[in-house]
Amino acid sequence: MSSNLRIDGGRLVSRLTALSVIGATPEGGCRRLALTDEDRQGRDWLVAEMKALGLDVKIDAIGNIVGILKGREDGPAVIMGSHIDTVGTGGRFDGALGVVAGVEVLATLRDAGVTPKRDMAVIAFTNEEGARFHPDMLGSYVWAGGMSVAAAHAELDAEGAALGAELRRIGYEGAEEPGFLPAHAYLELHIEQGPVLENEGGGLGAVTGIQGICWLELTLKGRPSHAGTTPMAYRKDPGLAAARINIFANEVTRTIPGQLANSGVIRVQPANVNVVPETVVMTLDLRNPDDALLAEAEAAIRTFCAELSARDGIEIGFRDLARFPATPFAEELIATVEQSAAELGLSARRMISGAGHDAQMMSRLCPTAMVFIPSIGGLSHNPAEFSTDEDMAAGANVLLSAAWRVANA
Ligand code: HGY
Ligand code: MN
Ligand code: MN
Repeated sequence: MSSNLRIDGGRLVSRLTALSVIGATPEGGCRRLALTDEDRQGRDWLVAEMKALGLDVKIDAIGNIVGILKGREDGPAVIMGSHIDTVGTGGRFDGALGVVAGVEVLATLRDAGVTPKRDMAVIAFTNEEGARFHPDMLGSYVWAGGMSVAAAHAELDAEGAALGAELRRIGYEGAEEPGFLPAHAYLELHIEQGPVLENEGGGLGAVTGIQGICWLELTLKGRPSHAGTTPMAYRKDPGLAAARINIFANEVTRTIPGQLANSGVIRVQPANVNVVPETVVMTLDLRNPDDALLAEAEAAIRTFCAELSARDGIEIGFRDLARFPATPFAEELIATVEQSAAELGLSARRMISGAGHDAQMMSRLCPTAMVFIPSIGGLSHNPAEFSTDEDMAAGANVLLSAAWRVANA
C-alpha cells in the first residue's frame, strides 16, 4: 500500500456517533446489553453499513457478525474486530471503536481501489462484556473453539432467559459455523479504559497481552428470621457473610502483588428491610497478570469462605462464570504495531491490558495484537468514557497500516 493512505477521520467519528445513538442513555453513554433490542438495533445498523460497503456479510451460530473484503488470493484472513454490546453503564467507545475502525479500514481500501493479497475482515463478536450472559468474550470464545455453540446457547441471564432463545428472538442466529473464516492474524483497536496512557502524556499503546481473569458466583444460604426479635448470636446472616467476603477479597489485593478484586453483583433475598436474609448471590471479579498469583488469591478466598461457613453456619456454593489465563500477544505483531505507529510519527508504548478483550480468545487461533488509545480520566464502563477524535483517527491509522502490512506480507 502506498504508505500515504489514511483513514477518513470524519467518517470514523460519524459512524461511531451513529452507533452511539443506539441505546444512548440520558447520562451520555450507551446501554446495549447483549441480545437486547438495543443490541439488535446496533447489529442491524452494522450489517447495513457493511453491506453498503460491499463487504460479504455473514452471521455465525453464536451471532458473531463478519464483514469480509475478498483478497487476491484464497487463504486465511487478516481479521480486525471487537464488540458492540456494552455493560449497563457503558460508554460510547468501549468495543464500538474497534468495530467502526475495522469498517473504516476496509472502506478506505475500497475507496483507494486497492485489493489486499489476503482476505481482510471485521468481526463484531457477541456478548464480549459478559454483563448479561457468562462468560465474557463469549462470541470470540466460541469462535476460537473454547465453548460449544450448544453450551453457549444454554447460558441463562439473571432473569432466566437463554442465550440461544434471545439470539433467535432478535434474528441473529446465523447459519455459519463459528470460526468458519480461518485467521492469519487478528488486530483489535480499543480504548485503554485506564489511566496509564493519559498519565504518560498520551500516545498509543502497543498491547503486549491481557491479564488473567477469574469470575466467581457465590451463593450464600443462611436462615431468614425477624430482624427485631432474633438475638445477634442466633442469626445465620448471609448478608453479613457476603460483606466479610468482600472485605477479605479486598485485603487479598493488599498482600498479593498485582491482584485486583471486585464484587459487582450482590443480590439479597428476600430483600426486606426487617428480614435477616435467607440467600445472597454475589460475584467476585479477580484478576492478575500472573496466573500463579491469581490462583493464590482465589485459594485464599475459598479457604476464608470455608472457615466462615463452618464458624457461622452459612452454606456457601461456588460457580465459575469465567476463567481465562493471562494471555501474551505475538511479538512479531506487537512489533508491527510499533513500526506502523513510528511510520505515522506516533508514539506507542508497550503495556498489558487490564481489561479482557476478544483478542484474548483470538490469540488461541493466530498471531494477535491490540492498539490502545488513551481514555480521558482513565474512565470506562461509565457514561463519561471519552477519547478524542484525534486519538481515534491515530489509532485507526495504525490499525490500517498494520493490518494492510500483514495482509500483504
Ligand atoms: O471485563 C472486561 O474486562 C471486559 O470489559 N469484558
Ligand atoms: Mn471492550
Ligand atoms: Mn468493556
